Amino acid sequence: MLVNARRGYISSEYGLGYQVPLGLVFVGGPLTDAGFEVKLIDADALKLSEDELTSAAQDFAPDLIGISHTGSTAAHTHVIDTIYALKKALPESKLVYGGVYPSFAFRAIMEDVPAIDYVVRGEGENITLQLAAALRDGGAFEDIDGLVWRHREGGGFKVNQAAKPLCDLDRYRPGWELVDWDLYKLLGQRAAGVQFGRGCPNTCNFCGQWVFWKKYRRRSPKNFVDQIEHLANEYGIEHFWPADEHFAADREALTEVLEEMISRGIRVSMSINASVDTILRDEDILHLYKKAGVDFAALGVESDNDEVVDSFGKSSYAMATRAMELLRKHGILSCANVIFGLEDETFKTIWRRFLRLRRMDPDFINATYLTPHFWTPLGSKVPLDKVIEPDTSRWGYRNQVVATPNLTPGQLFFGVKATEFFLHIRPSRIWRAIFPHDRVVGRMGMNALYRALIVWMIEVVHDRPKNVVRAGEFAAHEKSVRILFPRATRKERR
Ligand code: B12
Repeated sequence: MLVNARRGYISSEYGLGYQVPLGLVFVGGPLTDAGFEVKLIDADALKLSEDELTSAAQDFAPDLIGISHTGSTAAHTHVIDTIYALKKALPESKLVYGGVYPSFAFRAIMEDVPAIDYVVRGEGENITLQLAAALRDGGAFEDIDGLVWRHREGGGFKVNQAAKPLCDLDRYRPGWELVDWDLYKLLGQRAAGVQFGRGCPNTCNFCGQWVFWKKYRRRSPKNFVDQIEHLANEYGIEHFWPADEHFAADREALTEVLEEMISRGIRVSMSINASVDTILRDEDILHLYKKAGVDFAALGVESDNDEVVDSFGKSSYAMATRAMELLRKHGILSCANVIFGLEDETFKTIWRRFLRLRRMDPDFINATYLTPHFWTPLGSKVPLDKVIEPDTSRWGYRNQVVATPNLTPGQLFFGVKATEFFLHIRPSRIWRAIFPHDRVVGRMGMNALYRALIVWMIEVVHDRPKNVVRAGEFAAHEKSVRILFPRATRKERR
């Protein structure tokens, strides 16, 4: 049984909506194909109470329970509560925890949570398959690369060597049939996550995803488009969000995907993550993006300050501005992802960013805060005495966690919220919402704007920095320190 734990992020509840827990779907497909009986329960989207979940689990009586949550670090304590409830209800079932956060914090997790029998580090498909087979056939856990396993009930554990990245992704079929598709909508359309590539050619120091996936690889264009066609025809999916860090990383393969979508006449919408330089690179094929259904693109702009983006090799402000212009020209809604806290913020830096973003003119901005996950190069260097957010459930990029010397958390919050609000209601933006490039983009844009404003209001009322500590006091919060900064040995991390 595969379980997505109940977490209820503001973004899921009021923003983009609950989305398919794709990691579990990817793990479930190969298990099903190998002959195991698999059930997927999304306790988050179904808003199940612990009792409801445990009674559903008791009905199914699984031998192995796999659990995770896409929102990873900030969902961790919720996942652990669910794990204890499941283990109490089903003491005989083995329990495996996977996903981004446990892939790095496995040692502390195994020490702290005796209810967990196994942790899977990294990509789950092959490792879980081997684990299930070993449990069924009495095989040896020592031989399963990427597995952390308990060799004594509730006690000691062993850490096997890391697994190699999966190269032939086409071999692993996502278990689409496990999903209750009525649960998932994005911007008002039935939605599915799909994945073309894993990893990212960029190595930004604040991001951990290139560390997690290790190297960039992808499915074949045909396999990817087959999946989209299957989901559209079989389950009526209208909107796809490739779960890629960087959907446009490989131009040749991307062009094949776009041309294949167009030649098969698949009429769907897509929201992609890409980078500024690839949009500039693809100026000559952006019409294909649009024709194939790309209606929304989020670009990692990160900062308007060229010195800051230079330090991790990203594109300049002028390039980002040009990329937004190109997207606009082709009728693709744009979103600029920006990070507050990459430089020592003052009201002046915030005001400057606001003015420059206004000139850049994206349709949306996603304002996030620098979040120092310990496995990222930047996160590993942030000293504990600069951390001010001991509530681990707020480590999801939407709350400040690192002190800014020149602004209090309240002041920074005010600056970020004002930036978001005034950028989203600026006249050129409203004008485009009323007179959109085309009908599809008009509907999606209005829906997204409405949701952005609802999330904004809820965050202003309920998500202000309330219980932050003073810089230097974080270390006293032992449990949080352990969750947020556990250290695996260097060898294991490799
Ligand atoms: C698309 C996406 C979204 C979408 C949809 C997410 C969803 N399904 O609900 C939206 C925009 C809504 C979103 C929202 C959020 N997201 Co997001 N998102 C992504 C993104 C780009 C893809 C997620 C995905 O499906 N990946 C593909 C699957 C296959 O990968 P996977 O989940 O890691 O699963 C593999 C392994 O981890 C493992 N595995 C996973 N689960 C399990 C379980 C078991 C039992 C086992 C054995 C193995 C296993 O096997 C899987 C297959 O190999 C990732 C980055 C990325 N590329 O992964 C960020 C990412 C997951 N998001 C992140 C965050 C923080 C959030 C938010 C909390 C932001 C916010 N404050 O609102 C919310 C949480 C919403 C939610 N309900 O989860 C962070 C998590 C960071 C962290 N370490 O904590 C990530 C990693 C981005 C980043 N750069 O850091 N997100």
